[in-house]
Amino acid sequence: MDHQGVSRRGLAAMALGGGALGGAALGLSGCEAKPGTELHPKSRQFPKDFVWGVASAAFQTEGAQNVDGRGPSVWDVFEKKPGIVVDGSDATVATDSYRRYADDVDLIAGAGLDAYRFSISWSRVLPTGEGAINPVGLDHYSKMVDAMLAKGIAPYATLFHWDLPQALQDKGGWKNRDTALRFADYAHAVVDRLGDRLKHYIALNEAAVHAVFGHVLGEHAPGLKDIGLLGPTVHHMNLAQGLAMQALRAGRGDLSVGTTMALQPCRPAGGGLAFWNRLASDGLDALWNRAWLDPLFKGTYPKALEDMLKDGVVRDGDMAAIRQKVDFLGVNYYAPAYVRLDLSSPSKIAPATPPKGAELDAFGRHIDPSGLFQMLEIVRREYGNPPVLITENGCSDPFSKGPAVIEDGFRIDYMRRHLEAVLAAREAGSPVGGYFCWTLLDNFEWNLGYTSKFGLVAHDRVTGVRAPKASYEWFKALAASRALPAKL
Ligand code: GCO
Repeated sequence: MDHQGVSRRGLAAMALGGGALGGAALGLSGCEAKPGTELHPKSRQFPKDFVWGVASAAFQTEGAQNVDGRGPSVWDVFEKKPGIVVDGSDATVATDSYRRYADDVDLIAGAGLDAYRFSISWSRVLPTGEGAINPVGLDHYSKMVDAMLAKGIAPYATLFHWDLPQALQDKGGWKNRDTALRFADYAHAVVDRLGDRLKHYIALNEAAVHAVFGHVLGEHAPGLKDIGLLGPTVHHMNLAQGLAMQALRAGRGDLSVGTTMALQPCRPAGGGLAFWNRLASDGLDALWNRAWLDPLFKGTYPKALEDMLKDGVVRDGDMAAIRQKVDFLGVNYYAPAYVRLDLSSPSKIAPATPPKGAELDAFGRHIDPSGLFQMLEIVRREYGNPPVLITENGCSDPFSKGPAVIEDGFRIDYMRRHLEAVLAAREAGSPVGGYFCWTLLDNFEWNLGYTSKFGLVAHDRVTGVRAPKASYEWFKALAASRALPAKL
């Protein structure tokens, strides 16, 4: 792992294909301008109805991969390939949350939180992604939902957090238009069984990450490196989202339906090449942010993506199906992306290092709450100011195979500063209605295995002991007072 920016979210050598961007080949540097990162809201008080929660994902927590009729997902297959997961681990047990969900719910209730964002595993509900429903899979989520409701916790379910049923991948995965239709069937199966109690739905989690890291860079499941897949994958995921939202709403009229995006400001590396780097950062912005925001809120794709989407990928009626009114937009935010022009890459886009002197997280990303404010302002000004939930934000320990840091003041500081950005965005007019910390328990961080720990609670994988960290207590006090404390 290169801590200087070539990490999953640092956007390792992108290959968008095409060569729409051009320019002179010169030496490239990191960003030089050091933008201000702090926000200074007038008030530190959140309203009474602001939703405080934690977020997780099925594959990262459940374990129990072969239990109760669950079919394999693309991540089951990918994680077992040699050399993929840095510590050689896998998610066969993870935090054991399939079995221990009641313990998870107790921890959430113990912190006095309002909501739990979890994801449903498609291949527990439909082991091959389509056809016969596995009722035992749905029983599990039904019990989980009941356990939350019994403790006054509102369940927020993500329907797709990157774990496509392997059987659908074998037929072509997101390259196939049919996968979008199967996703809508799956959404229907979920709402049919759980919709009487489960009211909040997030259709997709960070489709950009799955599309780019899973299909172009090969660092995530399904591990493909084929730039030709990008256009169909982007479009079919957008279509799946629109069709699933329709299926949910056809199932019941009393739901709150949204979707979650990984929004990152894309900033050009500075210096003499800033002009050319700007072309690259605009290119990344089109793919990373606007390829998802534009279709949902405007029913169009950015012009920069037109080439990628030709050859009949987009059919009549698709854009109307994708353009849905959402009850909320889920925003996941960790860091901005710095970008430079790279003539040796097919896309001409490459990651740049953060500005000199910038404070970095464990991934080498710039810790910059102003980036969250910036994205919320873009959503407010350019996308019709929809209700927003921060569906993920949080901070990893320094990468290590050792135990978690229990006195995690750095995590408290990270959350505090990002919550200042949320308050400032609200003051500017953005209707942000909630904040979900990523994540409750240290869990399986994809190809970083268990070396990256984001939890408010440590999980000892040998003993199964769950130990709250300082940040858990801090978050608990915040959810109770709803007033953001000043710096420690
Ligand atoms: C994501 C995912 C989570 C990650 C988290 C920490 O945003 O990538 O939703 O699965 O674990 O973001 O990197």
